[in-house]
Amino acid sequence: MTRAGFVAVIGAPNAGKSTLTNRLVGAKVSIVTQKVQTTRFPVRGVAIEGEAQIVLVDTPGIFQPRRRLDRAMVRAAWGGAEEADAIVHLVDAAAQLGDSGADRRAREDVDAIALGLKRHGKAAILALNKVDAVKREALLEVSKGLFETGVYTDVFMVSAKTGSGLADLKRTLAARMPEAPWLYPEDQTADLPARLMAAEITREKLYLRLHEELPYAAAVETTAFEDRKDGSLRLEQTIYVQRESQRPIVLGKAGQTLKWIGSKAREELAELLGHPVHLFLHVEVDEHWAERRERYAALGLDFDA
Ligand SMILES: Nc1nc2c(ncn2[C@@H]2O[C@H](COP(=O)(O)OP(=O)(O)OP(=O)(O)O)[C@@H](O)[C@H]2O)c(=O)[nH]1
Ligand SMILES: [Mg+2]
Repeated sequence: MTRAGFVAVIGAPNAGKSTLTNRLVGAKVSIVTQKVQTTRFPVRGVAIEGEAQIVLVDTPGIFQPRRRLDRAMVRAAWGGAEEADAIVHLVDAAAQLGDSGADRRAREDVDAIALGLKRHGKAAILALNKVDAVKREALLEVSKGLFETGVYTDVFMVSAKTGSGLADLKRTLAARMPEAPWLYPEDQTADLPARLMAAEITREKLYLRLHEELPYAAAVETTAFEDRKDGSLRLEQTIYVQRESQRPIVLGKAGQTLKWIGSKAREELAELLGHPVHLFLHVEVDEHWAERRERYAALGLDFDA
């Protein structure tokens, strides 16, 4: 008898949702950076625990949206939760205890998510993340406060980074999956099309390198993806920035920054795809990238959210 189902991982931006997803899957399926709002659309990763196949749905952070892209991302995150067999609300425990502006915003987002769960009539598993970065005693207070909202069935203390507490969480998720045949072949861990995954990997390197200088609306698209006769792959990608003044930032002195981004992305892509990769990056300015309907469709996002 097998089990299979979907687990939505929701939470405020930067809670560690993508890190957790990757760790539970045991492979990198979703990109991770220190920048908030890294994940822009739901990304699936397939984990196996005994007889259960757990399809994790890593979602964009849920926060107070202002722009069109924000709204589409938040809508997609709640959509992931609505369709899931189980929901993990991942909370950055360190942010619950800190008092920077970002910590305060994160707390507001967490409270709003708890309210949203209540409104949707959804029970969720509360997972306090980043326990490696906080004192044990303080955690109890945090978990008590959140548990009192009444929307959580259980609490787990985890570190997506070190793996602490994850075995327990994974067993619990497996037990909550409905009896069903598996949804993916047993050796499949991800289901993003290669072109999209390739664009995500480059976006990750772009953010890792320029997280302070670049506005969050920078984007990457794969424009060409060809198999070559010698067994290698040839990819072309465009990095979109919003202003002319951002182009030199991405290029760097004598093109060094773009070169670094390209070589990091290429290395990871070659590893992932199992073929040598030739990667050509272009930088384009498109002030209205986040206002174009076709971009949203390509990411599976709702332009009119
Ligand atoms: N110390 C610590 N850092 C963590 C842990 N989990 C994630 N991080 C860090 O937190 C940052 C954000 O991680 P992500 O996994 O991208 O977070 P996310 O929730 O997917 O973020 P968005 O996609 O932007 O909503 C990264 O710098 C991670 O390395 C953890 O358990 N401990
Ligand atoms: Mg993410």
